Amino acid sequence: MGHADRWQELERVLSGATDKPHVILLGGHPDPDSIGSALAHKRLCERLGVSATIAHVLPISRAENRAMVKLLNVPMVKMTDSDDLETFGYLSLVDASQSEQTIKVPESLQLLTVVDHHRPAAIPKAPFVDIRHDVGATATIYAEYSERGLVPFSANGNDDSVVATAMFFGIQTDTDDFAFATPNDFRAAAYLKQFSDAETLSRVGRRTLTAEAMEAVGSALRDLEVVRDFAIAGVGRISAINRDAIPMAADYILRREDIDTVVVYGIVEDRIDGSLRTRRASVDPAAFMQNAFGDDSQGRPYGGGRADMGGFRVPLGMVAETDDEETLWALVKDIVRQRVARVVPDLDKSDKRKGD
Ligand SMILES: [Mn+2]
Repeated sequence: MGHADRWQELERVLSGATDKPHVILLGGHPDPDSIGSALAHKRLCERLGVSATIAHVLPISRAENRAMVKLLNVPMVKMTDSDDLETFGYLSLVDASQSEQTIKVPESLQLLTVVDHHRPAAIPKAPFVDIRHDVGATATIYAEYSERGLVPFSANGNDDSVVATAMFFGIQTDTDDFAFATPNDFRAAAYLKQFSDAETLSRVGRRTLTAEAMEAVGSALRDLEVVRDFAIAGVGRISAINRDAIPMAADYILRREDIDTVVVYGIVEDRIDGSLRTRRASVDPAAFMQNAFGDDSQGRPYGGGRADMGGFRVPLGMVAETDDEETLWALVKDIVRQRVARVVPDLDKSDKRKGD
């Protein structure tokens, strides 16, 4: 329905913005889908005569994603403050519909394109917006543009193999190894596979864990609290670089047969960082997050989600400055449990609660 000619519009918008350099700013911690989509977007820009830089603010947190960037030699620049963005005229977002909130986007930087598969808090205003929910990955949308006619991939085209390999891996990881892939994802993967490098794909796909991430999964299991089919677990403090151990622990706990929804949280730098995973159709992660954590003072939700997963980030403010880690963690635990109990009332009565 109406997607067939989107590529022509994207071509028109990109071709009409050749006067200033573009930046593709990745939101959150870059993952294979955002990296693959950024490479796809950069490739389109370059073939249409536009220079584009892939940038990120937060570190690449999973060991396997760092391996992917290294193996594919992905050109990415780490931005530390908004001055770094001053040299660019146009902003493109891939796999996100809001620009990364930990960096201030200069007024002079114009949002040009948004391509994403997540449910947006608000529909972004930009000359080109393509947000779809019938795909499991943003890379699927970019593959479709090329398959339909926008700079099609070719077997001997420059770095086409690197880009196709990254995009394929993005679809693979975002769909949980195709378990949650839609017909569109399979179609895109089939298209990209012919241009991908099988050897690189198999090396990139090898999942590795850092010691700290494995330790965090252990902490989550020790802390696990189960209320009927709901589970909650804290991992304590975790370094920003291993932040993805939190969703990783949530994925792992969800494998337990009697649990269908899980929240795992920890302290990352100066904030509470948490992930929700669910198998139950009646649980809407976005609504769960909204009901539990609400909005910040600027009306932005602390959490969000899509069909089967969600996350939240709550800044600790000055409280984070304490040297008393033990008290801080007890406080964080108490806050998260109280908030989650708004949605899972029985959590309030469960025995693990301090002082019961
Ligand atoms: Mn994605």
